[in-house]
Amino acid sequence: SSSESSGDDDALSGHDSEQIKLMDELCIVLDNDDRPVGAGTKKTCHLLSNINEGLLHRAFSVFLFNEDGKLLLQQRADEKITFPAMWTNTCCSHPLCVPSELGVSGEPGSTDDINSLANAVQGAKVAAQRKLEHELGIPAGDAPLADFTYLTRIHYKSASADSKQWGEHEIDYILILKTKNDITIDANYNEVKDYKYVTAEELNTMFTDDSLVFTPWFKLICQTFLFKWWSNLDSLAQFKDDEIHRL
Ligand code: DMA
Ligand code: MN
Repeated sequence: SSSESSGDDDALSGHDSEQIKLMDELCIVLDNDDRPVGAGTKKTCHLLSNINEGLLHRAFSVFLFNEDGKLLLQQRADEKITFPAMWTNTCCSHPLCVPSELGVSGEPGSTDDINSLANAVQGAKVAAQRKLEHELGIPAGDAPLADFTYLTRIHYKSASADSKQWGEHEIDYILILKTKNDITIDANYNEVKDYKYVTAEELNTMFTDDSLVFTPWFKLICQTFLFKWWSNLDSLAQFKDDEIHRL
C-alpha cells in the first residue's frame, strides 16, 4: 500500500516482508570525505543503479572478540536482500539519519559539528549497540558503548553477487568490541542463520572450504587489516587513525 512508483518496485518483490520493511530505514548519505549530505532510504542507498551514479552512505562493522581472543562470526540469513547466506564479521549495519546516530544532540541551537569524526564515531557506536541487540540478541549491558574501540574507516564498493540490482557503497566505521566469554546471544533468525566463535586458525580453515561464501567487505578487511588487529588485541591503539582507507 505504501509502494512508491520509483520504477524499482520489482527489486523488492518476492523478498521477505520483515526485510522489505527495513528498506525504509533512513541511512546517512555522504560525500567522498564522509560529510553527511542528506538522508536516503536503505533501498535507495543499496540499488546498484544509484551506487553506479556515485551514491555513498555510512556504515559500521563490529568485530567482537571474547576473552579467549575468539572472533564471533555470523552467517547472514537467507532472508537478507543483500548478500544472503554469506559468512561475515559479528555485525554490520548503518547508523540511521537521526541525531543519536549522527552523534549530535539534536537540540535547537546546538553547535555540535555534524562533520566531526569524534561525533560520527559516537553515533556509529550507538548504532552498533542497537544492531547487536537486534541481530544477535546481545543486551546493551553486554556491549556498553565505552567498550567499543574505534579503529579506522574503510571506503569500498561491491555488487551483491547473486543480483544485478543490489550492492554496497559505504564508508565503514570499524569497531572492535572485547567482551566476556559468557555474554548472552539470542539470534534473530530473520537476520542471522548461524553464528560461531573462531580462532584465527579456524577462520583460515573456513576460507579453504569451497562450500562457504564470505561477504566482500569481510574478505577485504581480512586481506588488509584483520589479522594484524587480531594478534594485537591488547594494544589496538597503535592501529587507530583518522584516515579513510579506499579499498
Ligand atoms: C551493511 O550491513 C553494512 C556493511 C558494513 C556491509 P547489513 O547489510 O548487514 O545491514 P543491515 O543489517 O542493516 O541489513
Ligand atoms: Mn550499506
